[in-house]
Amino acid sequence: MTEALAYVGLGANLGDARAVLTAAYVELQKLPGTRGHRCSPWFRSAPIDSTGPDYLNAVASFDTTLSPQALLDALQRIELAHGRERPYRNAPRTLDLDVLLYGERSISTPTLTVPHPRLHERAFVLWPLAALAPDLVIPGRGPISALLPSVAGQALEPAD
Ligand code: A4P
Ligand code: MG
Repeated sequence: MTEALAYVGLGANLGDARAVLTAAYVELQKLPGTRGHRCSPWFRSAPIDSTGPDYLNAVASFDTTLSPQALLDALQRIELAHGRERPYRNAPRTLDLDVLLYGERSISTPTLTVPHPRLHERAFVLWPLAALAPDLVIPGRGPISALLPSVAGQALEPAD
């Protein structure tokens, strides 16, 4: 079975965000069909297009034989296990896990869009992603180093 390098965005802004992100990364490491996990440094930032307390964000990467949809399903199971509710779009959340990238694939199905449609305009995704993979090229968007200047106005601070 073919293996792809996946990048997953982790975010939380309700409850004990630090404990939730730690637990979520442990659960990602336990997912069957995944190996070689890495996690970026953590960053804190004000909500973008959202409300509530500051967010804690990170990006994890790993090789996986899970299909893109199977990976999304697994992420949603982890979100639910952490009490994620979806009262409305961009609502504050105990845990948000997004498929940012799946190898070099561009995917567009009713349930999954990859690369994540908003990743290129968000400092809280681009900075942790660049920390893990400074030479990354985002399909359809170009080198990550060329995208960072466009989010320079979004304040982000290290949370480690
Ligand atoms: N979906 C489609 N493509 C994907 C993908 N690549 N990854 C579908 C994950 N899900 C994807 O997502 C709704 C539906 O999108 C899913 O059922 C899936 O089939 P959701 O997680 O239930 O809803 P959401 O979180 O409101 O939407 P989304 O897309 O995760 O929101 P965003 O755009 O990621 O924004 N500010 C800061 N500072 N830090 C944050 O982490 N996060 C958001 C969420 C807003 N502002 C933030 C942060
Ligand atoms: Mg999400």
